[in-house]
Amino acid sequence: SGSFASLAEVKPEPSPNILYSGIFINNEWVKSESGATFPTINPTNGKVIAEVQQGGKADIDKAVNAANEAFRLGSPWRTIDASERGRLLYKLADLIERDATYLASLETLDNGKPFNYSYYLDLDMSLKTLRYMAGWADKDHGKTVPADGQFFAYTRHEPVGVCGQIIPWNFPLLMLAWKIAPALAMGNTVVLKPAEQTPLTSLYVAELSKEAGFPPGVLNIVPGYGDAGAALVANQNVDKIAFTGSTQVGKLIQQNSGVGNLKRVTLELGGKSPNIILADVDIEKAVEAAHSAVYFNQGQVCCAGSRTYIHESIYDEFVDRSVERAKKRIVGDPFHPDTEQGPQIDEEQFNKILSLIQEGVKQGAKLLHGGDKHGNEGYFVQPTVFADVNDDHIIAREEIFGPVQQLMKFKDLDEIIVRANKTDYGLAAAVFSKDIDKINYLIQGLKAGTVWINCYNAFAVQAPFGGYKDSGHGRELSQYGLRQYTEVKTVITSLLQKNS
Ligand code: TXE
Repeated sequence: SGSFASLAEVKPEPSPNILYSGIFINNEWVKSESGATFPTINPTNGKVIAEVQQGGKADIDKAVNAANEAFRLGSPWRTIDASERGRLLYKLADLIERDATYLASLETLDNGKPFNYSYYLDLDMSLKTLRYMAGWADKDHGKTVPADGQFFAYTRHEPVGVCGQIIPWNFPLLMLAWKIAPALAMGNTVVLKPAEQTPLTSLYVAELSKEAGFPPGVLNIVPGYGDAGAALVANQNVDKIAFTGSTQVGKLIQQNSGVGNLKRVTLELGGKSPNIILADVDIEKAVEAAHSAVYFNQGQVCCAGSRTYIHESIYDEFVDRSVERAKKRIVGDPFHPDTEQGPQIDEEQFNKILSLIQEGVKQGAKLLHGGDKHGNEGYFVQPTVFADVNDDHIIAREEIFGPVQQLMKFKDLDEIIVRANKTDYGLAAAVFSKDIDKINYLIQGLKAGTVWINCYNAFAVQAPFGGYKDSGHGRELSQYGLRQYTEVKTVITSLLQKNS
């Protein structure tokens, strides 16, 4: 998935030093107003990595004031050239690349994902995102408009203002890059709250942003729990909220963003994405693709291919081969180069996954492999395969967010369109086939923000990503991603005489 890095081959640092654990406001490290801290845990063994300053309402309000001041008319940030904003983002990317081994190691320590993924995927894609958006800084512009009457009309693309950004723990660094890159490229200021499970890489990038030369108050990072996120949503000086996380919290955010000031809101939420395998596929390749579609990143992916629909004519063979593949999956130490699967993020997610697996068994789905914890330490879950899953089973409807594959059977195209769309989510879908007519028919029928054909989890910074229905709204990445971070101002000037 993704395109692999230009990054050189390296060895991880299994015990990276924890250099920053504070709250970053106005380019300075401060302690929480309440004096509270919270532990960030290593999911590989359940031990505390570090105590981090716990931001709450008072800290969020302080950060928002800093961001507001940095956005003041005439401020250094408002008066620099757009190209200079791009240059600062390029500089930040260069500093992240300089420290890529350290940052990927820190990500693996805090999140549990295998180092090879942290480095070659998360780091690489973060760099590409920052550089792609840096390029847009001086290229996104308004229009001159042929308005009726004795007028001259044009549009300005202006920054929205202070952006509150709340991110999850499954791709901590990458989600930070997806959020801050377009916001800063378009000239906004930011208060970002990382997930409580994974604050460390965000905090390190905060320091790098200072080194890159961003003016004080432009990027503020406040670690903390959901109450800190809620304080950001409630703050009347925040102009926009961008959120990635659960649908449940996303709905709350959308409601609360409308209380007081009407904040702009973009949401990237959960999914239960169908992966449709037609009869004509190369089974070996399709099995491998369906395997990584669901197990990638320990299954903690919003667009995971968590409903695999297989044509009935190849179903039995597909099931057997999927089980064989799952048996071979290498689970263990995320710093070992051969490891494919590390631990789940925390005890809560671990318990949620195990209880959904039990629900699956109880409701009559056929458990063919796994189904339990892996090992005795940390939050590892066995790669799990269910066959004969019914669309009404809980495991076919709820986002499990773990290494659990649901294999289902289908007969014809119209049936599969209805079944694939019978979900509140609409983030992604995939089709594997060589039959272009069937593929085109399915593309048009599937209600999803992304449709992959003969691939899965393929991302490009140039292509938009986002959801239909309860998977959220707004698009990230690409030129579409800029729209979420600009207001369009129409300027109409009276003319004495208009000529063509
Ligand atoms: O999500 P939350 P959780 C899904 C996945 C997972 C489930 C729960 O199914 O099992 O959500 O995960 C902040 N106001 N996804 O509990 O709570 C929180 O501090 C403002 C899919 O981790 O949504 C964190 O920074 N903010 C998803 C962020 O929201 C609040 C990725 C996400 O946490 C808040 C993660 C509140 N009231 C989970 N409450 C994806 N789309 O990729 C919490 N937060």
